[in-house]
Amino acid sequence: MRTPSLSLLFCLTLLLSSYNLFSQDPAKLWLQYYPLEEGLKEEFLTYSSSVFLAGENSTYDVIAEEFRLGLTGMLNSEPEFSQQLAESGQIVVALREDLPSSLTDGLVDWEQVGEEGYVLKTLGNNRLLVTATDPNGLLYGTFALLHQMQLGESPDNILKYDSPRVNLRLLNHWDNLDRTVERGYAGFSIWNWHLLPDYLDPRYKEYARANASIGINGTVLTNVNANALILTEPYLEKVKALAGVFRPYGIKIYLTARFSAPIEIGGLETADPLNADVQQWWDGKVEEIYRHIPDFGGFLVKANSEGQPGPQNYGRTHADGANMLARSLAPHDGIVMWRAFVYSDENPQDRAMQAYDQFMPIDDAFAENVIVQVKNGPIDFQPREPFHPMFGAMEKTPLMMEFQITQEYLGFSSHLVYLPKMFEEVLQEDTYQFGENSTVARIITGEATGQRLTGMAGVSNIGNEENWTGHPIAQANWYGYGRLAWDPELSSEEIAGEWLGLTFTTDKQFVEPMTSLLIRSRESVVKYMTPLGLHHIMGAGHHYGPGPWVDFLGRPEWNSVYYHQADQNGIGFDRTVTGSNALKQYAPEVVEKFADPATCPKEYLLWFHHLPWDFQLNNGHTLWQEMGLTYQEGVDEVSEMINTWERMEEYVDEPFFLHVRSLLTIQHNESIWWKDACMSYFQDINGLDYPEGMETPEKPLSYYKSLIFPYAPGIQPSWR
Ligand code: BDP
Repeated sequence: MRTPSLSLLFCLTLLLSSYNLFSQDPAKLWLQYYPLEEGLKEEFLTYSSSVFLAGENSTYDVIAEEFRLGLTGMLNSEPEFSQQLAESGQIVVALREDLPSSLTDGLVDWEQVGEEGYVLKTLGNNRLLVTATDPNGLLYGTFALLHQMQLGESPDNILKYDSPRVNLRLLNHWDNLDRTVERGYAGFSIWNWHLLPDYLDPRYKEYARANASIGINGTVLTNVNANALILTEPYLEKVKALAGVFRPYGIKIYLTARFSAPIEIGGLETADPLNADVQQWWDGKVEEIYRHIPDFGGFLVKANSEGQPGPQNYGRTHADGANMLARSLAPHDGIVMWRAFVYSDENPQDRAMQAYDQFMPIDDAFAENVIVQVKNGPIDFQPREPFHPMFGAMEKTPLMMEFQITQEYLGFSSHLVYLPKMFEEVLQEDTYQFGENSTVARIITGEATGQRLTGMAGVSNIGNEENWTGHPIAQANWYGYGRLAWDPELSSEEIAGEWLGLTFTTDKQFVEPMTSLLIRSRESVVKYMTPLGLHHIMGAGHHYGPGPWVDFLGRPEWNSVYYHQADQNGIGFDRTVTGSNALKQYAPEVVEKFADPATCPKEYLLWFHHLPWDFQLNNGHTLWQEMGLTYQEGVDEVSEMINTWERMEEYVDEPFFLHVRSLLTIQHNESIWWKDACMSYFQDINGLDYPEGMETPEKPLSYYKSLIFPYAPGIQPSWR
């Protein structure tokens, strides 16, 4: 950003009104609260001579603090808090039950206010009302009002009714007790277990605030590859301390439960879910947890998946395992989130089909307080996957969505990829399972299924780096995930505009090109990594960079060659009737969309079909040509992103600007690496000339194959 000379006061004033001359503090995320433009500031000042808070408790304290930060930042004026209703010029914040009767009558249509929802409303005499029926709603209303101000809404236009459409809006941390983070690319875990419970890092509060500001109401603190120690007394003391920090922000704590905990920390010989001693042990353990944390949310469980213990070790089903925990939790209103990410090393069946086949037969077997957590696609958080076939097919069991915000398969925290666009794509897909408009979004909200327990989980991209997410722009993925958990039908473009406006400026010259950059970034990464439906061809173990040649890992479905099946004649995974027939797990309308390679959308071609290299696409290209040209397009689009970003310099604080620019350079180099490594590998297999229009690889295939990254971040040390 340009620094105006001090002597040019006039210019400074001008600049202040045209640019937002504030210094973005990456640690403050989207809660920058930079000064409003003068006219708007004056207007809002007439509405905020004081802030009336109708009660005194920890929620109202949090709200007061937020108004202090927000109004001081945006209006340059610290608000006065008052216990008295004023005739004019006041922000009135009150729960429905605390609302003074003069303000209740006919003013609010309470029918429109759902659980955790809120109302913002302009009253006469320059007053603004924030109200709700429960504390979380009041908190969310406060943030919504401050966000509307920051986004340039004028005070007399403020009128908003909004309620979350999903009950459980959670982050999942894959954080280990030693502070490493599985698939974490933003430093170490923010949970300092060693110093808890006595030292409460101020970041815990900032974390809770940021989450509350986007409506997140729960967090799973620990890795799904769980450590039973978290359930022991000393750790529960630490968890209790965190719960104390999060409670006023409406955030509940959940923990991952290691299925074999009764053996590991309970001294039992078995963890069989049908064994009475095991059930009793969990009953006791759960009671102990609730003695520490009376509002504990429940357990998240990864069982019989990738070596984790589970009920199948005892010949029992997933439902037997989940229900045992659910029975212990039910008296305390706790829930079990049981993951459907399962595949077996003994089962030769297409990995994409295994979860559906294991869960469908037990659709009616789960207890009421169990919800099954399903990844967005049937393989594993790939840059693009079709939606998971369990969505819509499981009619009786509540299903929650699991998205991955951390970019395990999307370039770590060095690539700029705006994930809400990808999340939106999945949410908007029609499953055709419940009549008209059976989108994944409406299955997640329960509107299509009638389920009352609903949820969304996002695998967190947060670490202890100053800017929380490693890539400064990856903050948008945390923000956008939260917004979609609140309302899965929001548009990713709208969310981009909000995030840009809250973080930088609402100036169109910035917001429009940057929205377009964010939206397009999602497709670019698919193009330069896994175009045309390719998947899981990344480096072994750490998943960093290209590795289409990987064929040496212990289990077939851990190897790239399993997924692309390339040989001299062709490439792709046949999931139609002539192959694994994974397609049959979808509704007939979906089958029809994908079954015929001539009409299958090209984005999914090699996901569902094995095709000859000279297969003709509708645009006249052969498959091989299209592959090369798409890789090239991906690379070129990253160059365009760099050009756009260069034009944004005047709107962005210098360190932030330079940080993103360096990362874009890394992304550009890595996009070329992806193109060159994958194309030279496939070329080595098919012997064809490189397609015209694609820049030929810079180095021989042997070079790309020789690269190793033993210290790539995010991988468990034991897996190196
Ligand atoms: C895979 C990750 C692995 C996770 C697993 C899971 O590579 O680290 O443990 O997902 O979701 O994508 O359980």
